[in-house]
Amino acid sequence: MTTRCGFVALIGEPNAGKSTLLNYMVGAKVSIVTHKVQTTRARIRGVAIEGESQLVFVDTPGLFQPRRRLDRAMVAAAWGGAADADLVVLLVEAHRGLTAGVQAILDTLSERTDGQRVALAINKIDRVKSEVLLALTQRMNEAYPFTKTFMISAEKGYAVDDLRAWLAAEVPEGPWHYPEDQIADLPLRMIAAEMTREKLTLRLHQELPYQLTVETENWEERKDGSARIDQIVYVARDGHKGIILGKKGETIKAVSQAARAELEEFLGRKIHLFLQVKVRPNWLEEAERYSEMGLDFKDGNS
Ligand SMILES: Nc1nc2c(ncn2[C@@H]2O[C@H](COP(=O)(O)OP(=O)(O)OP(=O)(O)O)[C@@H](O)[C@H]2O)c(=O)[nH]1
Ligand SMILES: [Mg+2]
Repeated sequence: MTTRCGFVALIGEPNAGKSTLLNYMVGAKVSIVTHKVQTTRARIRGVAIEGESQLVFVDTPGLFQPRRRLDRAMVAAAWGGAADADLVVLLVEAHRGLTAGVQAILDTLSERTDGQRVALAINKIDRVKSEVLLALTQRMNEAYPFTKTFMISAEKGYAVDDLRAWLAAEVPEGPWHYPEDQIADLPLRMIAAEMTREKLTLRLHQELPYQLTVETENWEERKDGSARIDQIVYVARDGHKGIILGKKGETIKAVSQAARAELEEFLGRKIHLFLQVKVRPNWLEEAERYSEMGLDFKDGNS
Protein backbone atom coordinates (compact mmCIF):
# COMPACT_ATOMS: atom_id res chain seq x y z
CA MET A 1 0.00 0.00 0.00
CA THR A 2 1.44 3.37 -1.02
CA THR A 3 0.58 6.34 1.09
CA ARG A 4 0.81 9.93 0.01
CA CYS A 5 1.23 13.08 2.03
CA GLY A 6 1.74 16.71 1.20
CA PHE A 7 1.31 20.30 2.22
CA VAL A 8 -1.30 22.32 0.39
CA ALA A 9 -1.12 26.10 0.86
CA LEU A 10 -4.34 28.09 0.51
CA ILE A 11 -3.55 31.61 -0.62
CA GLY A 12 -5.55 34.57 -1.87
CA GLU A 13 -6.78 38.04 -1.08
CA PRO A 14 -8.25 38.71 2.36
CA ASN A 15 -11.82 37.37 2.64
CA ALA A 16 -11.47 34.97 -0.34
CA GLY A 17 -12.68 32.07 1.82
CA LYS A 18 -9.40 30.32 2.63
CA SER A 19 -10.26 29.57 6.24
CA THR A 20 -13.76 28.46 5.30
CA LEU A 21 -12.24 26.02 2.81
CA LEU A 22 -9.72 24.70 5.32
CA ASN A 23 -12.46 24.07 7.86
CA TYR A 24 -14.60 22.31 5.28
CA MET A 25 -11.71 20.09 4.23
CA VAL A 26 -10.88 19.20 7.83
CA GLY A 27 -14.51 18.83 8.89
CA ALA A 28 -14.07 21.00 11.97
CA LYS A 29 -13.53 24.62 12.72
CA VAL A 30 -9.82 24.97 13.29
CA SER A 31 -9.41 28.38 11.67
CA ILE A 32 -11.57 31.36 12.52
CA VAL A 33 -13.86 32.92 9.93
CA THR A 34 -15.47 36.34 9.79
CA HIS A 35 -17.02 38.56 7.12
CA LYS A 36 -14.19 41.05 7.68
CA VAL A 37 -10.86 41.14 5.87
CA GLN A 38 -7.58 40.15 7.54
CA THR A 39 -9.10 37.66 9.93
CA THR A 40 -6.37 35.03 9.77
CA ARG A 41 -3.04 36.31 11.02
CA ALA A 42 -0.71 33.32 10.91
CA ARG A 43 -0.27 29.99 9.19
CA ILE A 44 -2.74 27.44 10.46
CA ARG A 45 -2.46 23.78 9.62
CA GLY A 46 -5.46 21.52 9.29
CA VAL A 47 -5.23 17.86 8.35
CA ALA A 48 -7.58 15.89 6.10
CA ILE A 49 -7.46 12.32 4.86
CA GLU A 50 -8.63 11.19 1.45
CA GLY A 51 -8.09 7.53 0.68
CA GLU A 52 -4.39 6.79 1.21
CA SER A 53 -3.47 10.47 1.11
CA GLN A 54 -2.97 12.78 4.02
CA LEU A 55 -3.45 16.41 3.04
CA VAL A 56 -1.99 19.04 5.30
CA PHE A 57 -3.80 22.26 4.46
CA VAL A 58 -2.01 25.45 5.34
CA ASP A 59 -4.37 28.35 5.82
CA THR A 60 -2.57 31.66 5.37
CA PRO A 61 -3.29 35.32 6.04
CA GLY A 62 -4.65 37.17 3.03
CA LEU A 63 -2.25 38.75 0.56
CA PHE A 64 -2.64 42.51 0.34
CA GLN A 65 -0.57 45.68 0.21
CA PRO A 66 0.89 45.82 3.74
CA ARG A 67 1.27 49.07 5.66
CA ARG A 68 1.88 48.27 9.30
CA ARG A 69 4.45 45.95 10.84
CA LEU A 70 1.72 43.42 11.59
CA ASP A 71 0.55 43.53 7.96
CA ARG A 72 4.05 42.89 6.66
CA ALA A 73 4.54 39.97 9.04
CA MET A 74 1.20 38.50 7.95
CA VAL A 75 1.91 38.80 4.24
CA ALA A 76 5.38 37.31 4.74
CA ALA A 77 3.82 34.37 6.58
CA ALA A 78 1.38 33.86 3.71
CA TRP A 79 4.04 33.82 1.01
CA GLY A 80 6.21 31.62 3.23
CA GLY A 81 3.32 29.15 3.43
CA ALA A 82 3.15 29.03 -0.36
CA ALA A 83 6.90 28.58 -0.76
CA ASP A 84 7.02 25.68 1.70
CA ALA A 85 4.06 23.78 0.26
CA ASP A 86 3.94 20.90 -2.23
CA LEU A 87 0.91 22.37 -3.94
CA VAL A 88 -0.66 25.80 -3.91
CA VAL A 89 -4.34 26.66 -4.28
CA LEU A 90 -5.14 30.26 -5.14
CA LEU A 91 -8.64 31.27 -4.12
CA VAL A 92 -10.42 34.12 -5.85
CA GLU A 93 -13.94 35.37 -5.30
CA ALA A 94 -16.26 34.65 -8.22
CA HIS A 95 -18.25 37.86 -7.86
CA ARG A 96 -15.16 40.07 -7.60
CA GLY A 97 -13.15 38.41 -10.36
CA LEU A 98 -9.68 39.43 -11.40
CA THR A 99 -9.25 42.42 -9.10
CA ALA A 100 -6.16 44.61 -8.84
CA GLY A 101 -5.32 42.66 -5.69
CA VAL A 102 -5.53 39.33 -7.52
CA GLN A 103 -3.42 40.74 -10.36
CA ALA A 104 -0.79 41.84 -7.83
CA ILE A 105 -0.67 38.25 -6.51
CA LEU A 106 -0.33 36.83 -10.02
CA ASP A 107 2.49 39.26 -10.79
CA THR A 108 4.75 37.70 -8.17
CA LEU A 109 3.28 34.21 -7.89
CA SER A 110 5.85 32.38 -9.97
CA GLU A 111 8.84 34.01 -8.32
CA ARG A 112 7.38 33.52 -4.83
CA THR A 113 6.65 29.85 -5.36
CA ASP A 114 9.35 27.33 -6.02
CA GLY A 115 8.02 25.82 -9.22
CA GLN A 116 5.10 24.17 -7.43
CA ARG A 117 1.92 23.61 -9.30
CA VAL A 118 -0.76 26.16 -8.59
CA ALA A 119 -4.43 25.30 -8.87
CA LEU A 120 -7.07 27.98 -9.18
CA ALA A 121 -10.18 27.76 -7.03
CA ILE A 122 -12.87 30.21 -8.00
CA ASN A 123 -14.83 30.40 -4.76
CA LYS A 124 -18.29 31.64 -3.78
CA ILE A 125 -19.83 30.36 -7.01
CA ASP A 126 -23.16 30.42 -5.19
CA ARG A 127 -23.07 34.18 -5.68
CA VAL A 128 -22.81 34.36 -9.50
CA LYS A 129 -24.30 33.06 -12.73
CA SER A 130 -22.49 30.42 -14.73
CA GLU A 131 -21.65 32.76 -17.66
CA VAL A 132 -19.59 34.85 -15.26
CA LEU A 133 -17.65 31.77 -14.21
CA LEU A 134 -16.72 30.72 -17.71
CA ALA A 135 -15.48 34.19 -18.62
CA LEU A 136 -13.51 34.46 -15.37
CA THR A 137 -11.96 31.03 -15.81
CA GLN A 138 -10.74 32.03 -19.24
CA ARG A 139 -9.37 35.39 -18.10
CA MET A 140 -7.60 33.89 -15.12
CA ASN A 141 -6.01 31.15 -17.21
CA GLU A 142 -4.77 33.70 -19.71
CA ALA A 143 -3.20 35.62 -16.84
CA TYR A 144 -1.42 32.65 -15.23
CA PRO A 145 -0.61 29.04 -16.19
CA PHE A 146 -2.73 27.29 -13.57
CA THR A 147 -2.39 23.52 -13.49
CA LYS A 148 -6.12 23.14 -13.01
CA THR A 149 -9.20 25.23 -12.31
CA PHE A 150 -11.98 24.41 -9.85
CA MET A 151 -15.23 26.28 -9.33
CA ILE A 152 -16.28 25.84 -5.75
CA SER A 153 -18.28 27.10 -2.86
CA ALA A 154 -16.27 26.58 0.29
CA GLU A 155 -19.25 27.52 2.38
CA LYS A 156 -21.80 25.27 0.70
CA GLY A 157 -19.30 22.56 -0.12
CA TYR A 158 -19.92 22.64 -3.89
CA ALA A 159 -17.20 20.82 -5.84
CA VAL A 160 -14.92 20.79 -2.82
CA ASP A 161 -14.79 17.00 -3.07
CA ASP A 162 -13.40 17.27 -6.61
CA LEU A 163 -10.68 19.59 -5.39
CA ARG A 164 -9.85 17.30 -2.50
CA ALA A 165 -9.69 14.23 -4.75
CA TRP A 166 -7.40 16.01 -7.18
CA LEU A 167 -5.07 17.17 -4.43
CA ALA A 168 -4.99 13.67 -2.95
CA ALA A 169 -3.77 12.27 -6.26
CA GLU A 170 -1.19 15.03 -6.74
CA VAL A 171 0.62 15.09 -3.37
CA PRO A 172 3.88 13.14 -3.33
CA GLU A 173 4.19 9.55 -2.21
CA GLY A 174 5.43 9.21 1.33
CA PRO A 175 4.51 8.48 4.92
CA TRP A 176 1.85 10.52 6.72
CA HIS A 177 3.13 13.38 8.86
CA TYR A 178 0.41 13.22 11.49
CA PRO A 179 -1.44 10.50 13.37
CA GLU A 180 -4.72 9.54 11.72
CA ASP A 181 -6.90 11.27 14.30
CA GLN A 182 -5.10 14.61 14.35
CA ILE A 183 -7.02 17.40 12.63
CA ALA A 184 -4.98 20.48 13.50
CA ASP A 185 -1.42 21.45 14.18
CA LEU A 186 -1.77 24.49 16.33
CA PRO A 187 -1.34 24.72 20.09
CA LEU A 188 -4.66 24.56 21.94
CA ARG A 189 -3.89 27.78 23.75
CA MET A 190 -3.68 29.50 20.39
CA ILE A 191 -6.90 27.94 19.10
CA ALA A 192 -8.57 29.18 22.27
CA ALA A 193 -7.20 32.70 21.79
CA GLU A 194 -8.31 32.70 18.16
CA MET A 195 -11.86 31.77 19.13
CA THR A 196 -12.04 34.77 21.42
CA ARG A 197 -10.58 37.00 18.72
CA GLU A 198 -13.23 35.78 16.31
CA LYS A 199 -16.04 36.69 18.68
CA LEU A 200 -14.47 40.11 19.29
CA THR A 201 -14.10 40.69 15.54
CA LEU A 202 -17.72 39.75 14.90
CA ARG A 203 -18.96 42.05 17.61
CA LEU A 204 -16.78 45.14 17.28
CA HIS A 205 -17.12 47.71 14.55
CA GLN A 206 -14.67 49.42 12.27
CA GLU A 207 -10.94 49.30 12.86
CA LEU A 208 -10.84 47.98 16.38
CA PRO A 209 -10.49 44.26 15.56
CA TYR A 210 -7.30 45.03 13.63
CA GLN A 211 -5.87 46.79 16.62
CA LEU A 212 -6.24 44.10 19.21
CA THR A 213 -4.71 40.75 19.92
CA VAL A 214 -5.70 37.94 22.27
CA GLU A 215 -3.33 35.72 24.21
CA THR A 216 -3.96 32.73 26.43
CA GLU A 217 -2.12 33.58 29.60
CA ASN A 218 -2.90 30.55 31.70
CA TRP A 219 -4.49 27.13 31.23
CA GLU A 220 -5.27 25.16 34.34
CA GLU A 221 -6.59 21.63 34.27
CA ARG A 222 -9.05 20.91 37.05
CA LYS A 223 -9.69 17.66 38.86
CA ASP A 224 -13.31 17.54 37.71
CA GLY A 225 -12.19 17.37 34.07
CA SER A 226 -12.87 21.01 33.32
CA ALA A 227 -10.26 23.65 32.58
CA ARG A 228 -9.79 27.25 33.60
CA ILE A 229 -8.48 29.46 30.82
CA ASP A 230 -7.28 33.02 31.39
CA GLN A 231 -6.84 35.25 28.39
CA ILE A 232 -5.66 38.80 27.88
CA VAL A 233 -7.03 41.09 25.20
CA TYR A 234 -4.37 43.64 24.33
CA VAL A 235 -5.46 46.99 22.96
CA ALA A 236 -3.40 50.05 22.15
CA ARG A 237 -5.64 52.76 23.58
CA ASP A 238 -7.61 53.50 26.71
CA GLY A 239 -10.72 54.29 24.69
CA HIS A 240 -10.60 50.86 23.10
CA LYS A 241 -10.68 49.18 26.46
CA GLY A 242 -13.98 50.89 27.23
CA ILE A 243 -15.45 49.81 23.91
CA ILE A 244 -14.48 46.19 24.47
CA LEU A 245 -15.86 46.14 27.98
CA GLY A 246 -19.07 47.82 26.85
CA LYS A 247 -21.76 49.30 29.04
CA LYS A 248 -21.61 47.60 32.44
CA GLY A 249 -19.25 45.06 30.90
CA GLU A 250 -21.93 43.76 28.56
CA THR A 251 -19.76 43.43 25.47
CA ILE A 252 -16.94 41.47 27.05
CA LYS A 253 -19.46 39.27 28.80
CA ALA A 254 -21.20 38.37 25.55
CA VAL A 255 -17.87 37.74 23.83
CA SER A 256 -16.70 35.55 26.67
CA GLN A 257 -19.89 33.49 26.63
CA ALA A 258 -19.77 32.94 22.89
CA ALA A 259 -16.09 32.01 22.93
CA ARG A 260 -16.58 29.67 25.87
CA ALA A 261 -19.48 27.88 24.21
CA GLU A 262 -17.44 27.26 21.08
CA LEU A 263 -14.43 26.16 23.04
CA GLU A 264 -16.51 23.71 25.06
CA GLU A 265 -17.87 22.23 21.86
CA PHE A 266 -14.42 21.97 20.34
CA LEU A 267 -12.85 20.37 23.39
CA GLY A 268 -15.89 18.41 24.50
CA ARG A 269 -15.64 19.50 28.10
CA LYS A 270 -16.47 22.26 30.53
CA ILE A 271 -14.42 25.44 30.31
CA HIS A 272 -14.18 28.41 32.63
CA LEU A 273 -13.02 31.34 30.54
CA PHE A 274 -11.76 34.58 32.05
CA LEU A 275 -10.96 37.59 29.90
CA GLN A 276 -9.00 40.63 30.93
CA VAL A 277 -8.43 43.72 28.78
CA LYS A 278 -5.05 45.41 29.00
CA VAL A 279 -4.00 48.68 27.44
CA ARG A 280 -0.59 48.31 25.90
CA PRO A 281 0.11 51.33 23.64
CA ASN A 282 3.00 49.67 21.88
CA TRP A 283 1.82 46.08 21.50
CA LEU A 284 2.06 46.24 17.70
CA GLU A 285 5.80 46.81 18.08
CA GLU A 286 6.47 44.09 20.65
CA ALA A 287 8.27 40.94 19.50
CA GLU A 288 6.58 38.77 22.12
CA ARG A 289 3.11 39.58 20.78
CA TYR A 290 4.18 38.32 17.36
CA SER A 291 5.58 35.02 18.59
CA GLU A 292 2.33 34.44 20.50
CA MET A 293 0.46 34.95 17.23
CA GLY A 294 2.76 32.55 15.41
CA LEU A 295 4.39 35.30 13.37
CA ASP A 296 8.00 36.32 12.88
CA PHE A 297 8.57 39.82 14.29
CA LYS A 298 11.51 40.41 11.94
CA ASP A 299 9.26 39.83 8.92
CA GLY A 300 7.58 43.06 9.86
CA ASN A 301 10.75 45.13 9.39
CA SER A 302 10.25 47.48 6.50
N1 LIG B 1 -21.43 33.13 -0.32
C1 LIG B 1 -20.31 32.55 0.07
N2 LIG B 1 -19.58 33.06 1.10
C2 LIG B 1 -18.43 32.45 1.44
C3 LIG B 1 -17.96 31.29 0.77
N3 LIG B 1 -16.78 30.93 1.34
C4 LIG B 1 -16.54 31.83 2.32
N4 LIG B 1 -17.54 32.75 2.40
C5 LIG B 1 -17.64 33.88 3.34
O1 LIG B 1 -16.59 34.80 3.07
C6 LIG B 1 -16.18 35.44 4.28
C7 LIG B 1 -14.68 35.31 4.44
O2 LIG B 1 -14.36 33.96 4.69
P1 LIG B 1 -12.97 33.51 5.34
O3 LIG B 1 -12.89 32.04 5.24
O4 LIG B 1 -12.80 34.16 6.68
O5 LIG B 1 -11.96 34.19 4.32
P2 LIG B 1 -10.34 34.21 4.38
O6 LIG B 1 -9.86 34.10 2.99
O7 LIG B 1 -9.86 33.20 5.33
O8 LIG B 1 -10.09 35.69 4.93
P3 LIG B 1 -8.75 36.26 5.70
O9 LIG B 1 -8.44 35.35 6.83
O10 LIG B 1 -9.21 37.62 6.16
O11 LIG B 1 -7.66 36.35 4.68
C8 LIG B 1 -16.98 34.80 5.39
O12 LIG B 1 -18.08 35.63 5.69
C9 LIG B 1 -17.44 33.48 4.79
O13 LIG B 1 -18.63 33.01 5.36
C10 LIG B 1 -18.76 30.74 -0.30
O14 LIG B 1 -18.45 29.74 -0.91
N5 LIG B 1 -19.90 31.43 -0.60
MG1 LIG C 1 -8.77 33.39 7.03
